[in-house]
Amino acid sequence: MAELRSKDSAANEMLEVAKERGISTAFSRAEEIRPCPIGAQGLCCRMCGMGPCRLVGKTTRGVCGATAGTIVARNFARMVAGGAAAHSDHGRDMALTLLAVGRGEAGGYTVRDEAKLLTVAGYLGIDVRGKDMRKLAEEVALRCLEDFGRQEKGQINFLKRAPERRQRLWRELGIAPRGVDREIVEAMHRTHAGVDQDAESILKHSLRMALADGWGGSMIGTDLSDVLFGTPGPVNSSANLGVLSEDEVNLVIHGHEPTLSEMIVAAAQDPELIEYARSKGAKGINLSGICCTANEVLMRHGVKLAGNFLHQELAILTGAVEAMIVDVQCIMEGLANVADSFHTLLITTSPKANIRGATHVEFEEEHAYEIAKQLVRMAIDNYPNRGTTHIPQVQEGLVAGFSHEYVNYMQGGLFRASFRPLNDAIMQGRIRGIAGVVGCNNACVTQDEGITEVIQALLANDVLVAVTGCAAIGGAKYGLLQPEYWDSIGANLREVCEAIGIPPVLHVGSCVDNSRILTVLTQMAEEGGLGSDISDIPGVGICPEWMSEKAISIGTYFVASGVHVFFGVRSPVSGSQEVVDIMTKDWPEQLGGSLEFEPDYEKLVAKALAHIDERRAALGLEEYRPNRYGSSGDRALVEWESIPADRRSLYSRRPTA
Ligand code: SF4
Ligand code: MSK
Repeated sequence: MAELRSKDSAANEMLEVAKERGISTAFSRAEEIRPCPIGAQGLCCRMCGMGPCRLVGKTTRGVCGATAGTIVARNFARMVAGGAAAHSDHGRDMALTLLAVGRGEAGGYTVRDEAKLLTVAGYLGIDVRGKDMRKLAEEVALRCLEDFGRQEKGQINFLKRAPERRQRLWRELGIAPRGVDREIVEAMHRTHAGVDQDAESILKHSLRMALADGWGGSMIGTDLSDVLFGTPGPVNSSANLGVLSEDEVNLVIHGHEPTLSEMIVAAAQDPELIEYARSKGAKGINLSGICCTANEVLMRHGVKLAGNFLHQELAILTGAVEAMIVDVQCIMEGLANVADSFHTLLITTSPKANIRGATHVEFEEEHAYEIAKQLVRMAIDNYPNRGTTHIPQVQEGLVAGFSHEYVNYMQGGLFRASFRPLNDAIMQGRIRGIAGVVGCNNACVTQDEGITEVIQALLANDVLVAVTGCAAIGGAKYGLLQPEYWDSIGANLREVCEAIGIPPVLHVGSCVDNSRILTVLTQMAEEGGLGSDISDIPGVGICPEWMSEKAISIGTYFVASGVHVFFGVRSPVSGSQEVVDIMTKDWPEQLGGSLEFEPDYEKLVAKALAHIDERRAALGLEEYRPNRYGSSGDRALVEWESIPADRRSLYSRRPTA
């Protein structure tokens, strides 16, 4: 039943349209396709031509003798490799753009955030004295690019940004990554038939490779995007298909990299193009986005969100999209089929991503703005071809833009920016702990149900939530990213959010921007009072509706960094108890973080809260008590009974602790 496939009324409305018109979508295909139960558990090996070997029933080894442990671990490692490669290639592209800026070969790009460039240069140990921004941009880019190709000794540069204790641990365990490309290539080699045949060893390399993603490719992607396009600060916007316009040219950007989309944002505001749109009968140009390209331009410009991963086909089904412009990652091939039934132009732009049936306009950095204008013009030219439209009138407001820098600034201004208030609030139990809720939609489970249930349960339990990727968009569609989302959150947490002036759900960016969470966790560990390593902090990572290999890589680098991580949906490693034990018993001992798959959202939240409380206890912090505070400030510290009866009316809520 399509209706059960989404929690979102806008999605369900569009699925009715799809049904009436007989158009297939990811939702309907997920109904028709049952995932192979053997592959789903990680037990199908097709690493060589003697297979595929499916370990089922009495079959406990592949033709070559490979055990379930080896096969499941190899499949997992290859997922991490795919995810790490995607993030890191994105990071590499940002470094190449910055290099081109430094060399004066980058068309309209420039260094937008000079302060961030200086900071990043500092991380890299580059002497900034006497250098102009162009020279510095070149040096920073080259130093970042070294991290991809380093072959021998040494480690990726940004590992130095982790807490000292964590860095030591990585070296002791031998998982400090050398170079991004090297670790990914080595993973493919190790998992080739007849190479690494020990689950523990394969998974250890998965940790090493994932660290190269989180503290390498992704962190480079985030930091250099900030340098090139600006470090985000709070912005207002709105989310869901209702952001599409009935009387303007709708341009939807989708994918991950901000390079072209930044230029499209500028082109969509070009007075000449707006005038051109009017000449075609439209009132203007309306730009919105899907997935992480949307998150990138939301964070920096407040561009509206048409939806998350499972909304991509639904946006076209409205009949109101003149052009969907895509770059890389999470773009469904099914888009071309849906677009066939409407006037929508599906335009691919990356040399790495072609789709049959789409129009390809290749992006070139040197001519970025002209290409962006060409794309906008193509959308405008398509406006007169628009037929009947069906735009669900559903959208919610949101605030996004919470970079690490801004969260730091918020807690003390320029004068004394720090994480002290946040750490203190956790120590006192005003905030029970923190959680990153990240990742995708998955058509095999009800869209957004896990994302919203998990976020709401955490907030009700005084857990501060940071969101990224499609989980962020998922939350936004239900109003969870509104600063005034107060009524259903824990009273203790509310107090802190009111005092600092932050919403209880902080949108920190796209998938690569999970690296911002690593930076935040490091600063919290170094601020004092919450131990000295990320693994001491009462926090968890949760990916309720994962589907992408990138999500698996993200989860793995958080584990390697000391975070307990919970995934929903289903476990791709359940076929091997040996692998499950390594992830849930050995990794916590070695790294202080574990990887667990729990499809039941209620149980997942219970486990996450139990873990947060364990960490609080290990730090010797007071036991968390709901409503201990929360009647507006320290007044609630006073026992209710000790307040004279004639003064109790001064207190808005009775403390119940
Ligand atoms: Fe089968 Fe071994 Fe080949 Fe895998 S590597 S397909 S288990 S023979
Ligand atoms: S876009 S990786 S579906 S979060 Fe980053 Fe969304 Fe997952 Fe893609």
